[in-house]
Amino acid sequence: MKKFLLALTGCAALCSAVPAFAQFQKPEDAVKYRKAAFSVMATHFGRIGAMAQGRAPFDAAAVAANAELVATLSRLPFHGFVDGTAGTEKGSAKASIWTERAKFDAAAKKMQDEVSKLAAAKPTTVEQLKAAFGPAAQTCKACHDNYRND
Ligand code: ASC
Repeated sequence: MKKFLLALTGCAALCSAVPAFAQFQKPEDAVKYRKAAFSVMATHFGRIGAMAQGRAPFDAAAVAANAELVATLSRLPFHGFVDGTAGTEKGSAKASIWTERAKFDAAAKKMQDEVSKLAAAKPTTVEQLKAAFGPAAQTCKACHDNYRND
């Protein structure tokens, strides 16, 4: 009986842990999560941008490594755009994300597609990098212009 109860308790703990994994405890946690994910993305995207804009020497291996990370990281932030997490302060998410969710999701997918293309491009010259970087950077800017409070 004791064993059975122990097993039952263990299962209950495990089963209740599963949904906690898939969702955030509080809306603020979702905001924190997506901001952190964007921040790490921006660090790696910014390293590529510095090379594209001549602020850092071109390094093909560094471009490839950072672009690979950005492509992977680009899948994270959108898990944090849960209902009830719009804001009004500078840098926060506009309510229009939730009123035109399909458009927002399409813009997110476009960004993910463009950064994946950038990772696949593996540019070997700064000219090639510029050509691959521009469209990806444009997708970042488009969402900031449309969905981020100034
Ligand atoms: C970056 C960064 C962004 C984008 C954006 C491109 O390096 O942090 O948010 O590029 O500025 O327009």
